[in-house]
Amino acid sequence: MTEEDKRILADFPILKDKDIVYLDSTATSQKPESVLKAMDSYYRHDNANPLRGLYELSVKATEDYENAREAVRAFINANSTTEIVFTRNATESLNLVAVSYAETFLKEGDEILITVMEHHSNMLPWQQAAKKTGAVLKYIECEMDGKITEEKYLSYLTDKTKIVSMAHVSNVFGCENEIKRFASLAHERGAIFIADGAQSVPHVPVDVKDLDVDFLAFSGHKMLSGMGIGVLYGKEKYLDKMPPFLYGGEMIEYVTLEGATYAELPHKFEAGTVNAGAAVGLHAAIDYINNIGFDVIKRREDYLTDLCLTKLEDIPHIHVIGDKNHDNHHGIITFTIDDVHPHDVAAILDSHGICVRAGHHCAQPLMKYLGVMSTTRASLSFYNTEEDIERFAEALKVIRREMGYSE
Ligand code: C6P
Repeated sequence: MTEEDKRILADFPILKDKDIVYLDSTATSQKPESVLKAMDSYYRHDNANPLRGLYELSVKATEDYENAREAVRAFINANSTTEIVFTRNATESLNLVAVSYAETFLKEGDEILITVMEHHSNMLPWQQAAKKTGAVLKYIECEMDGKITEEKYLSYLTDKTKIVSMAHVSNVFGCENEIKRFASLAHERGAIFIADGAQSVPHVPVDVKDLDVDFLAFSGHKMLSGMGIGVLYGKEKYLDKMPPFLYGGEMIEYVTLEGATYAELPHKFEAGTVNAGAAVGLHAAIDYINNIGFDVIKRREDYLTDLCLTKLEDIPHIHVIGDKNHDNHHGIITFTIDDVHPHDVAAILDSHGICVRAGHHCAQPLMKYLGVMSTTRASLSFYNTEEDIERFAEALKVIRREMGYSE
């Protein structure tokens, strides 16, 4: 274990205290001490219902919550905090756009364009929006390794396309889609572009101005923070025109028995009591990521991904899904083992103390498209080590024998 490994591991209590190899960071990341402390401190010292009370404690809670919003703004380089809406998670962020934007502005015959590799959270909201508006939902078919070429993308994009929504990084292939180029081509045809950043924002710098996406959705819990906080970035010109998504307390300006006027952005989209504790955790998570730096995060994740893929390629009967280029996996290694069900693979790995995910990874249509029932997925993060990969590879080598095969 390197000195850098030791320094990083010392920050993650769960990894220090348990003899496990955690390879399920795509589902949710582990949390560093600084994030745990920040959330604990918020509830111990600053807790009150933000945005409501006029007393000092509530004002402090409001400040903590709004400071978190500013931290998110700076992190993704948005123009203004009015463009940062706190939600529960990426799923809610995507639903917000589908309901509030698509259901308001789409009409029969308009087209919504997504891909076959989307997570259900970036698929089902569009299926619903299409049903409700009469719009047509079209799916871009990727190559078997996840690639979507510009030529392919253009073959689906028409003058009727009004919305394109796509994963920045796929949670199954780990590949990165060419969001910047695809957004620009969508804009040329008058469509808006939504990036699902659930698997990119934790791993690579994401600059919404550079990418020029109209909306970006992501989850705090996948980027070192607590559960229950997500982000929807949206260009003000769109958020401004969109009706509220949920109605109730805190999102209003003035209410009468006959109706209501709504709060300014972003509060118009944050109905009810907010998750200030998790927002504070997200702020601490952003500080942690900025402190360690994406250069270190990426160097470590790329190195470990390459090491892992190289080892897996040498083990008979294992088939990795996705790009042959190891650099296009973002820590995500999805695979099958001949004649062994992924649930058995995961259970055997668990008996070796290794945590991976097995199943369809909330991408059932993609599994069908690839012709597999389900797969096993190992997903790593910068807090993993060479020793983790070694232990994982050694355990994989014995799985078929544990299932009764001779080799
Ligand atoms: N994928 C996985 O194990 P939520 O659940 O709202 O935080 O994130 C939804 C989501 C949206 N888009 C992508 C690309 C995702 O990967 C996810 C979450 C996890 O793959 C949990 S199913």
